[in-house]
Amino acid sequence: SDYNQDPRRHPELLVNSKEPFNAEPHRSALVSSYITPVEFFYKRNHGPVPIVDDINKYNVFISGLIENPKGLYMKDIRKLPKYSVTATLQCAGNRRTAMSKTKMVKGVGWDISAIGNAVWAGARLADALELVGIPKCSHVTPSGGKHVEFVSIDKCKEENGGPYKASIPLCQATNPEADVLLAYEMNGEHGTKSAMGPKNAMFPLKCLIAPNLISLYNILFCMQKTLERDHGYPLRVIVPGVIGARSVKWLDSINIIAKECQGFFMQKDYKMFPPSVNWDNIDWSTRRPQMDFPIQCAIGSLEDVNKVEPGKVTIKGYAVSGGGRGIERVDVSIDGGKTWFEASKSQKATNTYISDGENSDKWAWVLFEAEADISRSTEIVAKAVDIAGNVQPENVEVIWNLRGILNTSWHRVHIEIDR
Ligand code: MTE
Ligand code: MO
Repeated sequence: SDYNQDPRRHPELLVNSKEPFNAEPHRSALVSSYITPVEFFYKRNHGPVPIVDDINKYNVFISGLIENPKGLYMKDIRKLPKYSVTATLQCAGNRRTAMSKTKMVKGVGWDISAIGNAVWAGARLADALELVGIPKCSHVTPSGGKHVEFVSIDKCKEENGGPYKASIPLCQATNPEADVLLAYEMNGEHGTKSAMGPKNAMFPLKCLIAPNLISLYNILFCMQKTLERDHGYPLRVIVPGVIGARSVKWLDSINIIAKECQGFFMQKDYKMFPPSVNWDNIDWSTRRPQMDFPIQCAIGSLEDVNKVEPGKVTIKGYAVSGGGRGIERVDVSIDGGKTWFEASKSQKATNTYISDGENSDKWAWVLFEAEADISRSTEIVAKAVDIAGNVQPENVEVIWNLRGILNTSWHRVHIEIDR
C-alpha cells in the first residue's frame, strides 16, 4: 500500500489508527518532560507520509492575491532570520475517547496525549511573506478579511485524494508577535530525511552507509537539523495557540485568498457544534472553523482507574490555554471536586517552579504537580484557570459535540485502595 514507505515509529506509542498513522505516548511518558521528545510526540496523519527525497528541488510556491508570485526554496527559507518558539501543539480531538463514553462521536479515539510541547525553529511566516511584498501587520487579528492558505503535498481521502489544506487570517500570518513559523527543526534534532536507506538508522551511522548519501554534499546535508518525516519534513507551518489542524505539515504552497479556505478540514471538520446537533440536522455553514484552543488540563501520572496501597500519590499533569493566554493556576481535588488545593507549576525540565506568568513561554504548556495522602477509594480531579479567567467545564455532557472535539472537561481519575 501507499503506507509501506511510512517511517518507523517508537514501539511504545499507543496506536489509535495504523493507516493513516495516528498514535500517542503513554500518559506517564507525556508528563515526564517539559519538552516532549520527538519520538514520543503524538502523530496525527490523514494519509501516507509523503516523500521528499530531493531537497534541492523542493520549494514553496506563494501565489494568489499578490502581484509577483514566487517560489521559495529551502535555501531561501533558511536564509531568513531563524527563530525558536516553544509551543504546545494540541489536536482538537485530544481526550475524544472520554467524550465518546457520554454518547457516540465520530473521529479517531484519543486518550489525553494528543498533545505535545516542542521547540520549533524556522523562519517567521511574516518574514517569508515580506519577500513577496506583503507588509507586516501589528494590530489585533480580525476574523474576516483575507486569509493565508497552506496547502500540503500529502493526499487524504477526506479531500478525495487531494492535499490537506487550512488557512489563518492574513493579519495573524503577517504579525511577528503571533510567532507563526515555517518550521524546519523540532527540538534541535537531526531528522531521518530519506525514505530510502535503512529505516530509522541512527545518525550519523545512516549518513555513512546509506548508498544514496555518498557525496560530501549529502554527508554535510545529513548533519543538518531537520524535522522528522512524521512531523512535516522538510517544512511545516506552526500556528502557536491554535488547534493542531491549522499547523499544516509537508508544505507545498501558500495562497493569499479573499476569505477562509474552503477545504474539508476548515469547512466540514474541526468545528464545535452544540450538543443538540446530530448527523441528521447538521448544517456545517452555521459554524466557524475552530482556531484557538480553549483552556485545558489533564493528569498524566495516573490512569483512569488506579489500584494502589494507602499512602502518597503523585498527581502530575499538563495545563495549557490557546491564544497565548498563560496558565493562572491549577486546582486539584482528592474528594471528587468538593474541596480544592492549588498545584505547583513549572515550565522547565527541572523542578524550578515559576511563581506567576512572568518570563513564561506564552505558547507552551505548564506541567503541574501535587502530592496527596490517600487512605480510601476516591476520585482525583484537576482543572485549570488561564490568565483571562477562563475555566474548564465540570462535565463532558455539557460540551458533547458530534465530532468529539475540544473535550476540556475537568479531568477525573479514580483511586481504588487495595486492602
Ligand atoms: N498537515 C498535513 N499536511 N496533513 C495532516 O494530516 N494533520 C493536522 C496537522 N497538520 C495534518 C497536517 C492535525 S489534525 C494535527 S493535530 C497536527 O498536524 C498533528 O501534527 P503532528 O503529527 O506533528 O503531531
Ligand atoms: Mo488534529
